[in-house]
Amino acid sequence: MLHRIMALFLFFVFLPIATPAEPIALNYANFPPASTFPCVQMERWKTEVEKRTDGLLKIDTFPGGTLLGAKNMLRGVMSGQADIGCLCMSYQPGVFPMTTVVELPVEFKTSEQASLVLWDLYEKYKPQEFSRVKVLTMFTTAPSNLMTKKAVSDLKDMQGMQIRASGAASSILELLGATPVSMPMSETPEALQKGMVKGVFSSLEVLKDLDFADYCPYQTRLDLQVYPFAVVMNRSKWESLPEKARRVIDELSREQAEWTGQYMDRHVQEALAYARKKHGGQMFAFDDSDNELMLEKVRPLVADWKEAGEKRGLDSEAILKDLYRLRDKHAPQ
Ligand code: DTR
Repeated sequence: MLHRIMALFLFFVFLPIATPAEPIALNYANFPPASTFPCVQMERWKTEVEKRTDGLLKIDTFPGGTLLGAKNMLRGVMSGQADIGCLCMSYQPGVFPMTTVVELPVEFKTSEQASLVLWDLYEKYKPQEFSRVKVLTMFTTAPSNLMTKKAVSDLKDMQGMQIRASGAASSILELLGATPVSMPMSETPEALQKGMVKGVFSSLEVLKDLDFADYCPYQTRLDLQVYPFAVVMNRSKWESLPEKARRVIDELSREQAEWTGQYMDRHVQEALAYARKKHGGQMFAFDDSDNELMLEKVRPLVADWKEAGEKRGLDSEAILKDLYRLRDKHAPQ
């Protein structure tokens, strides 16, 4: 009898140790379709985090706006509707005064370059605009170019053309004489289909991922500007995580920015090859004099950003200096 009681006692005492702990489940919201690069990087992050925490964390991903949409991402993460969310700073003008400095037309060449610049700027300045959430990583698109229904081979061709963009990209189009139509990427396929816009100003991987090659057989290389993204987490959820999980996530931040940039740059090439093969598309570039004129036309945006930043209490001059320094430091060889 005594033996049996002892055995039962030992069984109950050691049971909790023998059973593996339930993983901590976190949900991760994203706004565009699963095929697009913000969601591809989300799946990569999930795989790495689950592996590197030895299953301590389980990440449930929600692409396509199924948990939160493009414009309520920050609010939704702050209120705890989602634990993690991926947002594009350009979609909410004025909300991210500092990190939108990378939207300026400073001629980034690649997404890897611009993503590392954005991350390094964030790390250095830790701007107020993200103080209510935990930032997990940041990255940018590849430089924006035109995808159009009709060929645009010089500045003249784009005058008055209705082209979809968002944030600073809309101001760029306006300065170049086009008619910008602002909307998040998630609404763009319908706008193209219905003919509400005659083209898109964005990075070219969407030729494949959203099959824009189907509507826009022509592309024009402008390489003017990139769109910044951030992945943010609810602060109290972050603080509730075990130390090991937080360490793994923090160690992944910069690596994830770099990985996403490299993926994006590779994928733009694949999308261009796809557009050529499937739709026989054609790529244009402006001649030297139009190129110069274009850069001259968009230059005032830098001074505008500087002034707006100062009004919001930013050290705009120092930030711009760092922007140029980091752009050159991370320039592709
Ligand atoms: N260029 C921005 C951001 C962007 C580029 N590719 C994708 C794909 C899915 C969502 C957003 C983006 C834009 O045009 O909205």
